Amino acid sequence: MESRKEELVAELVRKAHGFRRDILEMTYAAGSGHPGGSLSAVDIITVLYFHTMRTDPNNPNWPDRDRFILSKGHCCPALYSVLAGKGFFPGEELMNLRKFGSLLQGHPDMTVTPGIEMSTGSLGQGLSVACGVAISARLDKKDYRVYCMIGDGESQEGNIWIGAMLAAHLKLDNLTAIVDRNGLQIDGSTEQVLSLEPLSDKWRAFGWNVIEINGHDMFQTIAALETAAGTKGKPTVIIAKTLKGKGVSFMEGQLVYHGRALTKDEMEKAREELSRTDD
Ligand SMILES: Cc1ncc(C[n+]2csc(CCOP(=O)(O)OP(=O)(O)O)c2C)c(N)n1
Repeated sequence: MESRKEELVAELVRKAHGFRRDILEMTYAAGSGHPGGSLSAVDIITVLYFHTMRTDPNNPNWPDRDRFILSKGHCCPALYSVLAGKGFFPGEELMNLRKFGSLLQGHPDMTVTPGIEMSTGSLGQGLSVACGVAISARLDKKDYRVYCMIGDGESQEGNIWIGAMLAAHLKLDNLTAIVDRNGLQIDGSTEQVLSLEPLSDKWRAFGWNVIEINGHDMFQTIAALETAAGTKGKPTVIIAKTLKGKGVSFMEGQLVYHGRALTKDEMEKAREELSRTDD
């Protein structure tokens, strides 16, 4: 049993490694995008789609599917690579990121991309939308679950806390929020720009079940998502400690890669590094 879990996690790690490569290649091809926060988020999104969530790539609008809303929509390269890996659209599409008229816009567009549940990019909105979807599930007597990933910089938006208040008030235990706590936002560390700590206490005070994890440890991520699914009477937030730029040594913790693609030299270095860490 235990070894089966280890095999599963090894497979998830291998997949996420490939998605990291996709994220860098597609933003490089586009000449723009947000690789830093995509790399911090991709391990968690991989676990969601390849372990936790019930989805059907051949029927993206299946009414009973679990829903994932990427509130920090600028990190869609991570979601696009996972959706392609899952078969929602062909992998070749990734190289059309940010091209005019392509399936993959610079921020998620639910009207054009199969598998995208909500158009996001204007920070702060996703959690309130996720509350609405979770309320729908309840009204329709459906047992699907709703997952919403928010950025830590994004958590400075007032609308996040309106959603937090509402979800606890309505006891939306079919909703799980995940905070990508990479510590950096667009222009500095969250604690310098507008401090969030003690972040867990804040969510607890709003009435949420709070779980803290290392967001790059897939065993911890799986366990937290399982605990969330089993928690009744209140929503769960997973505060996932992550590293912006995770997986490429010269990008890790570096603000400069928040919103720009790699240069040619950097891309070559990254390719070399990722091929060295191949299994
Ligand atoms: C309402 C709104 N204001 C500003 C922006 C511009 N913006 C894009 S990303 C970003 C920083 C977000 O930081 P964080 O949530 O920590 O994202 P991550 O570090 O995970 O990429 C900002 C301010 C936006 N997309 N939406």
